[in-house]
Amino acid sequence: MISRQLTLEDKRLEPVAEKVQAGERLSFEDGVALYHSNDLLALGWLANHVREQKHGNLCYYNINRHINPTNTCVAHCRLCAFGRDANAPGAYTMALEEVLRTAATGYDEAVTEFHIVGGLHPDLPFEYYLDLLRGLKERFPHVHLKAFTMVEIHYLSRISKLPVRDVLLKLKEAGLGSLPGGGAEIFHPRVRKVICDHKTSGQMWLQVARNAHELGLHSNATMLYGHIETAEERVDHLLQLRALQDETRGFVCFIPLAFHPDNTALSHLPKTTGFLDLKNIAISRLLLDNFPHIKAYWIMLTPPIAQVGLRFGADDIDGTVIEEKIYHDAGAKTAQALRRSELLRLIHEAGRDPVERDTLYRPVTRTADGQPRVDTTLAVNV
Ligand code: V47
Repeated sequence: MISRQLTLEDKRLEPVAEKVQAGERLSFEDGVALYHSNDLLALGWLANHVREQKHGNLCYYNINRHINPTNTCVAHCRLCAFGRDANAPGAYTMALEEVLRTAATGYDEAVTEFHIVGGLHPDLPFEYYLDLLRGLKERFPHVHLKAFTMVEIHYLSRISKLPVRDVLLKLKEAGLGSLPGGGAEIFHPRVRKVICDHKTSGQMWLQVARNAHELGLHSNATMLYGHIETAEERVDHLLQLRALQDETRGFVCFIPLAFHPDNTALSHLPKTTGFLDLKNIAISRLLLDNFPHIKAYWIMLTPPIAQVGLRFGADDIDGTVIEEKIYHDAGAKTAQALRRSELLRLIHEAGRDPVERDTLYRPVTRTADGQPRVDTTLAVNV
């Protein structure tokens, strides 16, 4: 039998590789060394080693639907092609009925999650968001509502004049199940000043996440890479997430997001490459030792790169999605949805064993007529 062994072409990685294999935590300097190395196969080997220790051969996916209730946004982030001024061509805001109609369309298979994010609307009252969650919960009681990034929560706190904690409590009462990981971008103020000048600061993003976790709401976390950030700024971002996770244990999954420049104010920047995409998956798996899951989000990576990502540290490929707007406005050429059969093919061909999961990574089984069943007494897989 051939034993799987690590071959290091970049000998400078030796001390880091030893730490990973001994299960030791990596430092800031280790993270920077990983980013500066082009020994992609070694990074992938090490990340896969950690991934298989945590999840064996399993690969998670879900049956979900994205809903973006409005693209009207006051933030004007340079990184974004989705947000519009209220009167600009293409600006839209869904009435509650429209949100409910949208939620019911897509594939005929029952979804287990609505992923709901939108712009920072200048006029919608806080009640709109509460009504939206209540309406969805009433019409789709078994679907988990993963809604509103930390940036949206911070904005809702401003418009409602309520503390972040109270905003979260009211949303939770209305049906909020957990929070998606968006809006984190890169925490370092130098980068935020250029790519998302008027947005919630990195420190406030972390504080909102802390508040959510303290109230028993789990969340995801993201990092937007491939624009103007340095290796040091990426590592700083990842280690700030790791430190908060040590404190709260509230993060479920980390998603490295590749920047798509088309139709943004940063359209002069080149697109990310497969090499950088795989490097970010691998390094996030290695640095975020306390995060249960790393997602290779097929929408932004493309299905082929996401599939290879399942051997470079990722244990999740996300879901059916059904309707994606944020990346497609920024020039993504991927499909806007994948069927379960297509997700399964990607996972099987990568040699992994697929597990349908709910938002909190509990296994989902289906009844003969396709209805999802989740044992909610099971501990969240954190
Ligand atoms: O915060 C915006 C990013 C994020 C662009 O939690 C862009 O499961 C690339 O967070 N190019 C929203 N990225 C999406 C998001 C997400 C996606 C999938 C799953 C989950 C999850 C979360 O999209 C934003 C921003 O970082 N984004 N514009 C762009 N031009």
